[in-house]
Order: sequence, then C-alpha cells, then structure tokens
Amino acid sequence: MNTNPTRFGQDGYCLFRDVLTSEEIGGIRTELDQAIANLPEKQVVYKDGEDREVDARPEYMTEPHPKNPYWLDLCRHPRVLDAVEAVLGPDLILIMSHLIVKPPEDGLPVAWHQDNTYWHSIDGTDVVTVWLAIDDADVSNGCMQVIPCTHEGYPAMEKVSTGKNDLLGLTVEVSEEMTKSSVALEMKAGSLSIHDSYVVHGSDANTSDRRRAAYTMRYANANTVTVDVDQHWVPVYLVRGNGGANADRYVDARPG
Ligand SMILES: O=C(O)CCC(=O)C(=O)O
Repeated sequence: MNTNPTRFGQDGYCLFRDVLTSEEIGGIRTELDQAIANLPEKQVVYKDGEDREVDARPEYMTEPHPKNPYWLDLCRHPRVLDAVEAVLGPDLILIMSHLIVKPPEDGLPVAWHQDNTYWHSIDGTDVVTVWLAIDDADVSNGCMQVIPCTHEGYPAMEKVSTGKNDLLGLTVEVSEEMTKSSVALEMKAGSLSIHDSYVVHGSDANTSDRRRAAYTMRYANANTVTVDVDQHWVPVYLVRGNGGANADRYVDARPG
C-alpha cells in the first residue's frame, strides 16, 4: 500500500491516513444522513453508456457541491487540499464530486474502470480523485481497490458492458495477473486515498451488515488541464493557487 505522495506518479494512487478528525466525520455523517433521507424516488444516472432514469439509490448522489455549500466547503477543507497539493501541485480546480454510499447487504459493486474516459469535457492528465472514507472501509463492505501503475502512458482502455447491475454497467477488460496485483484500500473513516484519473480501479458489492459511505472529490491542475466549461455539467471552482489561462471561466472559491 503506497502512503508516500512522492510515489504517486509511479503507482497512480496514494493513501493519506487520519486527515479528518472523528468530530469532523461525525458532522459529515449527520449531513449525509439528511441527504439520504431527502433522496427523490427516481434519479437520472449515467449507466450502461447513457443517461437512464432509475430508482434512486445512495450510490448515485452525484455533484452535491454546487447545490449545498456544506459539501463545497468540504472540498475546500485545508487538510484535504494539502493532500491534493502534495500530488498535483499548488494550483487546483475542483471539477466534480460524488457521494457514493453502499448500504449494508446490497451495496452496488463498481466494476474495473478508468475515470478520465468518462469525462469528455476535460483535456489533460493531471486529474485526480480524492476518496474520503466517511465510514470505515474494508474488503467486506466494498472498499476501493486499485491496480497500481495502470495509468502509465495514460492508455484509454475500451469500455465493455458488464451485463450486470453495478454502478456503471461498463468495465474495462482486466487480466488475471492484473487482478492479482490489485490493492484493497482499507482505511478508517477520516482517512482518504487519491487516485489518478487513468488508473484502473473499482470495488466489490457491500455484502456486510455495515454501511460503506465515501465522498469522492475530483481535482485538476489549473495550469496543465483545460476544462470546456460550456460542455461540463457543473461549474468549475478554483480552490487553491492560480487559475492559469482559463481563470476567468472558473468560480473563485479559494478559502479566505
Ligand atoms: O466508491 C467506489 O467504490 C468507487 C469510486 C470510484 O470509482 C471513483 O471514485 O472513481
């Protein structure tokens, strides 16, 4: 398990332990419980390669940050941004976020995939996801798993249908050898991992009697990555440092 940010470029992921305190996690759980209680009956989600209306599930709580300042503030949390800066440098934009909550017993699996190939409005490779554990996460409740180094050379792997009921309905083909080299990112609530947008990753179903909640916050280097804000589905927020050539197209949300 890589816990050294200087090895992020090589491994494509890194774990940061105990970033948020148990008090902070308590507050996040209260806000999350409220959001789950307010879920609508139906949701439109991107699944099987298209937008579909499905019964609402807490795995699909996409983009809470433009709707509720609580989640935007969490994306601007100084200790979260320090971790992102350790791998991406000081000029940071927030491009997306997603609460992925797997209920006990029937939480959906997420098949092996790369993130970047879903995001056509983003041009560039310095793009990462912070995966913040809101509940303790381990293999039995469906923690994240990554296949280290699969981002090398930034290959855009072909997506194929899983034919199953999982979060995306699509996967990339992964050999047995690749599966064997995967790393389960088991962590306590308050810890976080960061993964490269090209590294292959996924997670199993939650078959335990415990919930598995995570908040994924997605960032890019403001100087090397361009976002087509006309195509992008949420505003882009400048959260630290300078916004680069496109700064005037981003919402200035730098703390302080
Ligand atoms: O939460 C999970 O299990 C999967 C998360 C994921 O695929 C992502 O953050 O890109």
